[in-house]
Order: sequence, then structure tokens, then C-alpha cells
Amino acid sequence: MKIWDPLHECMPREDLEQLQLEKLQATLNRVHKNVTYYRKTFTELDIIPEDIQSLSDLTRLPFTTKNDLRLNYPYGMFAVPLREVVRIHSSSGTTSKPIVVGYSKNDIRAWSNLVARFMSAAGVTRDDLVQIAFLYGLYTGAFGLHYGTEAIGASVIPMSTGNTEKQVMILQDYRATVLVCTPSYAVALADYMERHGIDAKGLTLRVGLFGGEPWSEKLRAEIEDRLAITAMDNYGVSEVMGPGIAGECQCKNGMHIFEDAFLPEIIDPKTGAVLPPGSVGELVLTTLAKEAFPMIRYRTGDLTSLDYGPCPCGRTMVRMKKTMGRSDDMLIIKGVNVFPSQIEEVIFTISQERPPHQLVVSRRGAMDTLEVLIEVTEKFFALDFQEQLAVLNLMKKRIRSVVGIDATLRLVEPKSLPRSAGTVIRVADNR
Ligand code: DLL
Repeated sequence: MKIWDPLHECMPREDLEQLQLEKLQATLNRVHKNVTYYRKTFTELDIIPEDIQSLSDLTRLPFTTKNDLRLNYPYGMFAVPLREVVRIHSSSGTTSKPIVVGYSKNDIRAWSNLVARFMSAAGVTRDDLVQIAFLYGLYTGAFGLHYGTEAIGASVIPMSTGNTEKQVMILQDYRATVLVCTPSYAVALADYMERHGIDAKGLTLRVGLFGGEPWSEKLRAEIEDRLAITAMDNYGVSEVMGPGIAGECQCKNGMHIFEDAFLPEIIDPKTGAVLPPGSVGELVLTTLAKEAFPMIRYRTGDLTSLDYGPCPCGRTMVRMKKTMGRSDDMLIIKGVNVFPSQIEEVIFTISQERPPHQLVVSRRGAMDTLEVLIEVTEKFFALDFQEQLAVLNLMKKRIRSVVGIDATLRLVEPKSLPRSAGTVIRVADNR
């Protein structure tokens, strides 16, 4: 199996650490010079980039959180002038405002190569036809995989999301060999084919590259069986780059993090202390090569552990386990990141009050559903039926535009939602 960039992917760890340190120092100089936020936080701690003389010195620097990015909305964290930025993407923030991320020309080139690495590791070659069923738009998933496919020299079928009937027709008629989407959409495709009597074994599909949301080994086995493919996992975070941070090799024993481009740490989410190798904790990533949007110690919120043991594939890069949950309250619904605070803000913006409410997340067949239960308040009760309906409709529309998914809204009796120590349990995730 081809290793896309053996020089870096198989680098002896001692050399890798030296390279990481050099790149870290260059990144720190860049952010200190160009990003007011970082200059200010470093100054407050009385640190200059030259103080960081070893990789372990990194712990002297503060974390960057989604909230820091929100406070610097939209372009405050950019380390290059906007004219150097050739692409803008975004990811969900904790409020109605998204996080804006930027890429320079070199960043796009680096991104393409990093995605090509995990695609090659998963077995994709230039002979493949790659059907990309991620949303083309501000989401990083589709463009990232698109660039990786082009870098490899395989053919891109930029199908985007939705329209399952057409997806299946294209899988059949264009003879796609690689499918790119969320694992739950892969299940939806399998369901559709089953319902329509289409035998997946008759397709040319052989590999699936799935990411963007957590999925289990059990689901992997199900997808592999039902679609008659090899299903491979890859991980990414938009604020750090998008897909291309980590991906599985044929050993399917954790996702190799491309450590020449990202420096991973595992921390205790409560204390922020760095945990010893092998511990489960929150993944923190520092970018080592990004120009437009470098991130120092970005808290991903994902709980995982790192395995530094050798991998039979020959790559020396550390492997992260499948994620084991979140350290914050972010939900991933239909592959979309959702924060309960976003929904609360919508309810408040429209009703000018904060009624007790609960998000109920369920799975119907392969698809996630979101229901928002809102306790009727006096103010709401005073409205007639038509007016109540209009308010709910407005909220539904705004949730769709802010969060990007459809929710069902339902009014419930006052004090009927389950409570713990007097406060409503904000989320019921029944998946
Ligand atoms: O989901 C980037 C991406 C797109 C990665 C396509 C892979 C494929 P965000 O929308 O910023 O970026 O969401 C990032 O999604 O913090 C994880 O919680 C979750 N996530 C992404 N990939 C995986 C995965 C993209 N393979 C958030 N396993 C992350 C588990 C994943 N969770």
C-alpha cells in the first residue's frame, strides 16, 4: 500500500520531534508577530516565543478555546492579511455566529497533501472514482476530500449531500469505487438500496472514507457488510484545518495523526494538566505549518487517547483512538455540530424569554432527529393558537438557518420536563 509522504509519515521519532520543535518556534513567532490575541496573551504571561526551547515548554502557553475564537470573530485570529487568504470556511460556534477560518495558497496545498495521505493510507489510488457526499459549502469536509482526491490523481464526483436516489444512481452508473460521507449517511444509503432491492455487491464500490462524526466498531462492521466495502475512519476539526488531521491505515488500529503538521496533547479537561501517554483525556492540537489560521493548543473537546507504539504499516506517527465522547456539551446531529446554547439563543431572540426547554436527540432508522420541547409560559399561553404556531414556525426556521438542521418544535405543559436538582435536563440523547 502506497505511503503518500514516507519521508514525513515514517520519520524516526527523534527527527520528527526536532522538526516539530522548529516548526513550533516558527509558528509561535508568526502568531506573536501577526495575531493581536496571541501577542496579548503571551505578554500577559510574560512569555516570548524564544522562551519555548523544547516541546514540553508548550505547556507554558495557554489553551485556545472556541470561545476565544468567538470573541475574535470574524477575522481577529488570522495571521495573514485578508489579501493573502484564498479561501474562507466556517464551523459552528456556540452562539448564532459561526467560527470563521481562512486558508492561504500554501495552506490549501498543504491541506490537499494531508488529505491525500489518509486517503492513500485507506487504499485510494489514482485509478479510483471518488464520490463525495459531503455538503459543498462552508463545511470543510467536501473541499478537503475533493483536494485530496485531486492530489492523488483520482477522479472526483462532487455529488454533495442529499438526494439519496441520485446518489445511488451515480454509484451504480458512474461506477464509483470510493464513497466519502458521514458514517450515518452510509447507513442511509444501505437502507435505501435494501428498500429498493439493489444488491450492494453488484456495485463497483470498494472503499468508504467516513468521518465528521463519531462511530463505533459495530457500525463499521455493519457498513462493511451491507455495502460490501472496507470502511475507514478519518478525523478532522474545522478550526484546526478540517479533514486531514488524522486517518486510519490498513491496520485499522487507530488514526495516525500527521504530527509533522499537528502537535497533539492529551489533557485532563477539568484541570488542563497534560496527561501521560495512553491516558484518556481531551485532545489538544497545535498547528505546525498553517499560515493563515494557526492555532496554539486548541481544545478540540474530543475525548480520546494516543498510542505511540509502533504500527505494522511503518508509519511512525502516533495513533488516536476512536473518540469516546465530548468534554463539552456539543452534540453532533446528522453530522452537524450543535450546541444547546445555539438553540437557547434562537428561542430567546424570538420569544424574548427563556422558557425551560429540552433537546431530544433520537435516531430514526439511520437518521438523527432533533426535537425541541418547550414548556409553555404565561406569555405564550396568552397567545391564540395561530400566534403560537407562527412563533414556533419562526423558531424552526431560525434553527434551520443558524444551526443548519431541521428540528421539530413542541410545546409541553409547564413543569413537565424532567429535572435534576430543580433544573431542566437540557439534553436527552437517546441514540
Ligand atoms: O467534521 C471535519 C471533517 C469533515 C472531518 C469530514 C472528517 C471528515 P467540524 O465540523 O469542525 O469538522 O467538526 C469537528 O467533529 O471535534 C469531532 O467531535 C467530530 N469528528 C470529526 N471527525 C470525526 C471522527 C469536521 N472521525 C468535530 N470520529 C470534531 C469522531 C469526529 N468524531
